[in-house]
Amino acid sequence: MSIQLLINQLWDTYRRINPQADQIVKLLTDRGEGIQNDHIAFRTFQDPQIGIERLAKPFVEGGYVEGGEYHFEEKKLYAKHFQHRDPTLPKIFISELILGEFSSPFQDAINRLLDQLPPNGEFHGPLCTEGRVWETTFADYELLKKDSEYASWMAAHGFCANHFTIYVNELSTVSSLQELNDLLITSGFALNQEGGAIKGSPEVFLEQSSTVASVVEVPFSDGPHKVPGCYYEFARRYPLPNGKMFEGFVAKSADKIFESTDEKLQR
Ligand code: OOG
Ligand code: NI
Repeated sequence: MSIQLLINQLWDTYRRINPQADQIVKLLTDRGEGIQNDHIAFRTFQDPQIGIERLAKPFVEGGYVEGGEYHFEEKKLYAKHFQHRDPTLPKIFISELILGEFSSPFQDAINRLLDQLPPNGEFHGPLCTEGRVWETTFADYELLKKDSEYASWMAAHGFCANHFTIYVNELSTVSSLQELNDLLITSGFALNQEGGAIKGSPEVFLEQSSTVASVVEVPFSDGPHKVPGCYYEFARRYPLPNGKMFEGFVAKSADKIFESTDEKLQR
């Protein structure tokens, strides 16, 4: 499958489970904007069957190369980003939860998910259209959430794109991320204000903001429950002293962007 087709499929799933996506695209296209993606992000668990390398496979086969790695000690996460020589293709940011650093009841709950993966490496994510490839109880969701909201999000949603990110540099009707944030807030969207709405600065060559994930109804083995779903992100990049655009990510900012799916942000 071509990379563009894969991205289109990921977008279709993302917009279906995240009503903000179409609303924000419409808000901008009504102003005459075209939308370019800066990056798409996925979450996963550190495991040979579904870890970063496995999720990156379809992208690497399509010409993506590793661009950087990031550590999040407190959240027990590790991440890498991948980029393509075609600058119009979005970067891919994939993080994984370091399972070995959690308690055995926590790891047992994760194993109840992993045990449902198809045998012999037949897992096809993130090509799967629905994202989640396992059944889970709400009790396990709550158990995981106590130690890691990242883990409970994964249990509920799996391998759909966690967020798409609009590349703000390519917008013509807003001249700063602040202006875009103001437009979003005026239009009724809640932004993740953890550490301030704008994460990063021109000094680190990247500014980012994101919406608060919308709450969506998800099926659990014991019936549907409402849980935080996906969010939308906005990124403005700045050129490095050598004149080349900064293509990486900033761990200190990303740490707060992760919290866009935290329940504490729900109004
Ligand atoms: C990823 C959060 C980090 C960024 O652009 O720094 C991130 C996530 O929530 O899975 O996307
Ligand atoms: Ni992101």
